[in-house]
Amino acid sequence: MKSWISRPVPELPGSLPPLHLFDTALGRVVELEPQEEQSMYVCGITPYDATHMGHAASYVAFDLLNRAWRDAGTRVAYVQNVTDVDDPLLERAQATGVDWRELAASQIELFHTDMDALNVLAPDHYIGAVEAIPEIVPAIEKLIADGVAYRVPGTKGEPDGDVYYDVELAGKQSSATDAWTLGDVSGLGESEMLALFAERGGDPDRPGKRQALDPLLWRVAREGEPSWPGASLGDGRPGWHIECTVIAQKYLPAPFTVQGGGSDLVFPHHEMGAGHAYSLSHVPLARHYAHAGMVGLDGEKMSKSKGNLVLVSKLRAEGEEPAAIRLAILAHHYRSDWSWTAEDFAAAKERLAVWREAAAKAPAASAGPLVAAMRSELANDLNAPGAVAAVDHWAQAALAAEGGETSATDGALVSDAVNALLGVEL
Ligand code: 5CA
Ligand code: ZN
Repeated sequence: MKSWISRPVPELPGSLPPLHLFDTALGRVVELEPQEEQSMYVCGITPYDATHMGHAASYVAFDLLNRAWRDAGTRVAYVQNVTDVDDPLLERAQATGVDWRELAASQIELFHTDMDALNVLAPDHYIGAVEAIPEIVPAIEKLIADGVAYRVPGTKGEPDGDVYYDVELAGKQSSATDAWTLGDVSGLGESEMLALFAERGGDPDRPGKRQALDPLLWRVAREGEPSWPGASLGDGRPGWHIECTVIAQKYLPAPFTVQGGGSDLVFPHHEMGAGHAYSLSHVPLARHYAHAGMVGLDGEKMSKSKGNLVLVSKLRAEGEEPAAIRLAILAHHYRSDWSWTAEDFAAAKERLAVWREAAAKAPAASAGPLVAAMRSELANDLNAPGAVAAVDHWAQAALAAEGGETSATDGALVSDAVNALLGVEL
């Protein structure tokens, strides 16, 4: 599927020190092993509604990682999916009387415009679940052949043949130290898993399943639902976790460096994806799992179902500058949960104006130390608020040094660094 087009990233002299990142599975900050090419898979949108600030913040978080790697002189292989067929999309299409394909296409288009406006670098491969079905089907067939997936017989109201992943058997498949067992990614206990599984698209009570936590791999065709040829599986459509697994395994090395998304994807999505991948290849899916915090509105979780959304496209339509939206996001550490407020947005707009004014009055020899300070903050688990504070500090000094020697070269380097590292165009 077509992606959006990245804006150019200025090259800076020098490079970022070794990058440290919080790994969800390990529960601590780790130093990322240097590689010639780093690789990441960031879960994409389910395109049934417009991009809200929570989505935007999660893509900006991984954009910081992408930019940090590039600044460290590393190539980056970046893959993102789009869940272009799934229950919420079909339900919304049905409720609004729109064809589900048209709904998806329009929201994907809007998402691309938002990402472009926010100066988020585009993935190298942007892959729809639907276009990946020809690869997903043989992967599920392999899991069945290997005994870690099974068909569930039909019951009242449900047809025969939905395929599920056996989490318990899969966990016993291998005793290798890098083998996956349930809980490796999330570190959750069973009761927490059960609660989240039900909340986040799972079906713990489906009769015929071996374990309540077994996730769906293939949903056979139902009247009124779209379906695709499934070879020995019969017509149907894939479950959610196997889509991301198969797409990541096709386009990235195994293991790739970072699997990313919002913290609501830790369980079951990234937990199950890690399991599927290990069952398919006997190699871990990713070396590290990283997650962005949840964004709310005035203290409540922002979600499509609650309807309390701050939409990037709506702010843009109101004439707000995307660079200010991005700066408002960057005032929060990517791992913290935070709320969008009008006051914080006003502060971000003011900050952007101050930075611009200061860049025009940059004191001579002031840019080098600022770039070093920004890099050291970003190398420390992508501490954007720390980098923002460093620029604030520099800007205050620049504006206070009325009458001192200014330097256009320093001003240009600061603008380039704010753009290259933070993605904010001055
Ligand atoms: N299509 C799946 C991933 S394969 C999905 O979760 N789509 S989504 O549209 O619901 O979310 C897209 C990304 O935004 C995910 O990484 C999700 O974790 C993140 N996200 C969703 N809501 C929020 C929120 N309120 N705050 C922060 N991130 C969020
Ligand atoms: Zn995903």
